[in-house]
Amino acid sequence: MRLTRHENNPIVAPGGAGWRKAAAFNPGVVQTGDGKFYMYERAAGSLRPFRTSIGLLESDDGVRFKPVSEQPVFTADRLGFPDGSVEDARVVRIDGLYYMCYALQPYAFDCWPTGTGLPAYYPENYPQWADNGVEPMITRSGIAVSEDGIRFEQLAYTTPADIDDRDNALFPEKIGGRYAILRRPMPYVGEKYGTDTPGIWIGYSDDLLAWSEPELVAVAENPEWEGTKIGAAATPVKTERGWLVLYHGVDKQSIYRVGALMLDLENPRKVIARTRLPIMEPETYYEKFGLVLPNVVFPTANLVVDDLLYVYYGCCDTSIGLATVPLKELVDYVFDPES
Ligand code: BMA
Repeated sequence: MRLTRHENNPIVAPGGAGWRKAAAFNPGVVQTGDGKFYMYERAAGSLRPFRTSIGLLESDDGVRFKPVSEQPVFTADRLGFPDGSVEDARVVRIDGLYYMCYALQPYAFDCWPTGTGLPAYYPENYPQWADNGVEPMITRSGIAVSEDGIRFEQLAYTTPADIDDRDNALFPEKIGGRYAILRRPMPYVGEKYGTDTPGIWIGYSDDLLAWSEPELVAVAENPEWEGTKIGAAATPVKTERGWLVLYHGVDKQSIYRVGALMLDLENPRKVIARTRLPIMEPETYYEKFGLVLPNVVFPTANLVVDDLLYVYYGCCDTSIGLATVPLKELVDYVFDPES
């Protein structure tokens, strides 16, 4: 199985406005009502502090993107945290409205790249963490909503304030009359939770505001490349054979790769097929070397365009890549790797 990297890769790089000078990565992408593509990049103006906000770019072909506005369209300030970061927007249109699942880190921190693995973040340099009794680097997730894809309003938090829970992705339609969301509650490990490593969980809601306790969907099965943790990549894609869910797997060296699984259409808690080998891993220079950490392919958006799955992904928390694969080929492969 090979996804084809676009020849223009990385299709989006940092630069220009101050708030996106250092990094632009992990984008949400949707098609608007009139067929345009909106991309919601996670952008940083510096590494110290490493504060990220969500910027909007647009494109007619899904490949060549240009910035829409001089300012970010969503910031942590809008949630009451002026020094915080909003991250990894996974955006989906449901009944004509744009829903952005975002991750929030409430206070500032620094990013000191190590060149080999995870950077050092030093949140202890920022007394707000301690003053507010929040564990450094804890991430809460929520949903913001917009009518035009440009002006977003906070809708709800999907996870509690006191646990680390990111990689939230809404399903693009109700299932059995309820909204559904994939999550990755970090502390849900141990005997009580039925998994030794953080995995992918699912929650339900009648109104997008109140969410049920999540139920476990999938955990790491292939220690060599996903042994540390896994998390949903992007909005699940509805196919005739089930919900296609791309996910990232992290190994012991903090290398980020991509896997795929299929969930039952009516009961998306049930995994009906899954890849054993990654479908994508860091190969090119922009996937191996970046400003923040090396060896990261981190998809956060997937769209079906003319039978092709367009996979948009963050490269080393620095830039944005695009890779494509015929949707049917990928689904057949997930069910039968020999196909
Ligand atoms: C994850 C998240 C992502 C990031 C990735 C690689 O835990 O923080 O936003 O892209 O790590 O650093």
